[in-house]
Amino acid sequence: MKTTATFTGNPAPHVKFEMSDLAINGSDPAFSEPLHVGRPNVGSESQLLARIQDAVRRRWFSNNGPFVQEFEESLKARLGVRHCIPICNGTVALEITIRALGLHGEVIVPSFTFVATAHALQWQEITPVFCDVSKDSHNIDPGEIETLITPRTTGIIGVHVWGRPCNDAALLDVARRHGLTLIYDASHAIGCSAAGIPVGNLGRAEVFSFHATKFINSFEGGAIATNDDALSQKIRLMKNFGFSGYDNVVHIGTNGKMNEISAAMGLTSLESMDECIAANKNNFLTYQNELCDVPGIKLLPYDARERHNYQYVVAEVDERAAGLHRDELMAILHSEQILARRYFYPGCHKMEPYRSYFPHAGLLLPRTEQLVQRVLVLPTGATVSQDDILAVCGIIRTSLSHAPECRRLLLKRQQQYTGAVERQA
Ligand code: T4K
Repeated sequence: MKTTATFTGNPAPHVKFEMSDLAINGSDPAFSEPLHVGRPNVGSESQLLARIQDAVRRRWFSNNGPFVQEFEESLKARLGVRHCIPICNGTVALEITIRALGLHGEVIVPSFTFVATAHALQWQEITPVFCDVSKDSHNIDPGEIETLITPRTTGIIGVHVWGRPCNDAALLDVARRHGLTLIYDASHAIGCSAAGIPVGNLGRAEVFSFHATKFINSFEGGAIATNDDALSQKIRLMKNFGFSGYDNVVHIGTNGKMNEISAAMGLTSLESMDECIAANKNNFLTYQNELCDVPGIKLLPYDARERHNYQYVVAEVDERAAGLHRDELMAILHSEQILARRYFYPGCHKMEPYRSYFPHAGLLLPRTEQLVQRVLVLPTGATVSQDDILAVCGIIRTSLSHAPECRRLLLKRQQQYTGAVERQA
């Protein structure tokens, strides 16, 4: 059901837009409200409200309440993992996992990820050493890791970018040969599998994010999945200030607890998981069908042998073949209220403090550097309709088939804007 954006035209398969229809050419935007990359998946609103009412009536809001326990049981059953400990957000879940496993010194991570992966290390004065990614998977390239290992290296964090799992066998092999701890940032990958194994069961531990924009959301939230009983015990202590009883603190700890309202949302969202996967898959297939013959646009495919949540529709824009740079196409889409995003631009190595610490890191990251110039994430999710997608694709096709004209219009708009700013100054 579409609740956020209203396409204002009359779509049919392969919707045709004329140049005169485009907002950069003076027309009204195609959408009357912003079309977002991923709105929260809520599930049953009445079930959510009933749960919130239960929590309010129960007067039990935090500290391992009944909804948090139920959420943990549901996650464990869904993933087939021994432990899946709910945490207040994915970043704190990463920090706790890193600390519980005693990582220190240097840890190898991709730069092509959300900055939280690197920050979770640096926050604890562990140096993230940025590794390049594979061109086709967008995931950390196992073949690049060995050259980055030093006597200070203690671990590897693989990130299952877009929910497409890392090459676990190859990463495990490098980790074993060098005595390194392997964990995964699985923020995007709930409901996905790697070689048939549900994500959640790989490495020493895997971390999920249940942020509002994630496939399963708990407003803010995350979880740490592991099959290691001793590690799970340590994590349970660490997320609750190290308390092992009412007044018995036995470990260093922090506040990583999930609250009951978040767990109520998480449970409700989890219950709608299969429906959301079906909607996302349908959206992805429509995009694929509409864009497969557009020169310069490549949609990142999903491996049909694995399970996916299809949460992200990721296009790569090759400027030479498309006629427009990714940023130009994004500007055209934004002017139509289609808020496509260039995740994870400009790469963690170009963000502070890493940019200052390692000013030349990009020299070792050629594929990351290329990717951050090309990736464009398109709107999807249960609130994006088939008509919306046909319109988005129609606008992309028209823009690219009139690339020189679009470029001129964008330039003119930029000059008018600069002129207006200068006149105001
Ligand atoms: N590791 C990885 C690989 C991650 O991707 C993330 C989070 C983490 C670790 C850390 O996990 P958490 O600590 O966050 O649990 C978003 C999220 O803020 C961030 O959680 C996420 N990654 C990242 C990939 O995406 P932005 O900059 O895209 O957020 P924002 O506010 O621009 O929202 C994105 C779209 O969603 C917009 O079009 C608006 C829409 N939206 C957003 C919110 C918050 C809604 O419709 N409703 C909402 O409530 O970062």
